[in-house]
Amino acid sequence: GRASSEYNWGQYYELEDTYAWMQSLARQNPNIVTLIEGGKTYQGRSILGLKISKSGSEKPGIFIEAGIHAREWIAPAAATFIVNQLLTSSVDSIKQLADNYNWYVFPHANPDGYVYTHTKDRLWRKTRTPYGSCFGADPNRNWGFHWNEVGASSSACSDTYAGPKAFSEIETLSLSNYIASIKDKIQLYVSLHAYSQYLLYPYGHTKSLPDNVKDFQQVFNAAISAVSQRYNTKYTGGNIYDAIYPAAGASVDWAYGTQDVRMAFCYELRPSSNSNVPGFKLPASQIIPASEELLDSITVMVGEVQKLG
Ligand code: PAY
Ligand code: ZN
Repeated sequence: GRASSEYNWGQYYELEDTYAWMQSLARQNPNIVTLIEGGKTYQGRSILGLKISKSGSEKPGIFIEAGIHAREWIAPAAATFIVNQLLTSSVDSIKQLADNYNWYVFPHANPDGYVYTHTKDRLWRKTRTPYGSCFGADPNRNWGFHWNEVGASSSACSDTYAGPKAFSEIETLSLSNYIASIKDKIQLYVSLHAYSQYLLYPYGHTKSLPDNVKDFQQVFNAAISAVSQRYNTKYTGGNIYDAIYPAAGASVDWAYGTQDVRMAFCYELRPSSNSNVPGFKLPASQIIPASEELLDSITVMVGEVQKLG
């Protein structure tokens, strides 16, 4: 078996290692941690998530999805870092996060792709569904909200292939069904990606801004200020369409646009786009600082969303 007691944030792990660690967390904290199967993959793997829920069931929810793009290894690592902090931290602000919300965390939204980045191609992004002579749809162009309207490709060989139809990928279809089944009011949906140190909010499919863009901007400002406090890491961003590029079919747009989700954000984690570090190969020595500053930012974000009511 895999030594989940030695699991740490000084290295990147294979899917099996992280799943073993997640399973051991659920075994060791049966009253707090529940293992969830959020769906299946084309190759038959489980999309495993954790629900972290301390005493008292009626609570708002926070949803964290990571690893939808296979090569963005920092994202799953940061998601598991957050899980570990929620379960073990003695810092008051983090204990409150764990006490006051039900957390749903899916470190690997694209398990087949992640395995492929370990076995065949470190820079693979998409799912592994076969489409003619090419493989995979971009799971962050495949969600059923203004699907394939802009910033996505209809060519199966493209890295931003939207898929043959909305939710063609079993990964996005089954995870979206799971999200829709959650009974808690989701206050915050966070999608973790890399790289370029952006914080993004809807929409990607249009230049039009969400109705409550003032609220988004307020939370955004607080969150990028918080992310810089610890290590002076600079994030920028804004609405997806203007801040990065038009992109329809992203999970945050679907979550915000179709579900009862108060706010949805996407973090593009370290490194910055002008760093010497190759973007998707963030050194493992940066997992902890990148994750610490992310949790600082999410902590402030949650407080701001709560203030807005
Ligand atoms: O809605 O999250 C979004 C769109 C932005 C991301 C996307 O294309 O899905 C941005 C890219 C990503 O994380 O996949 C940025 C990276 C550097 C890339 O691969 O282009
Ligand atoms: Zn990505």
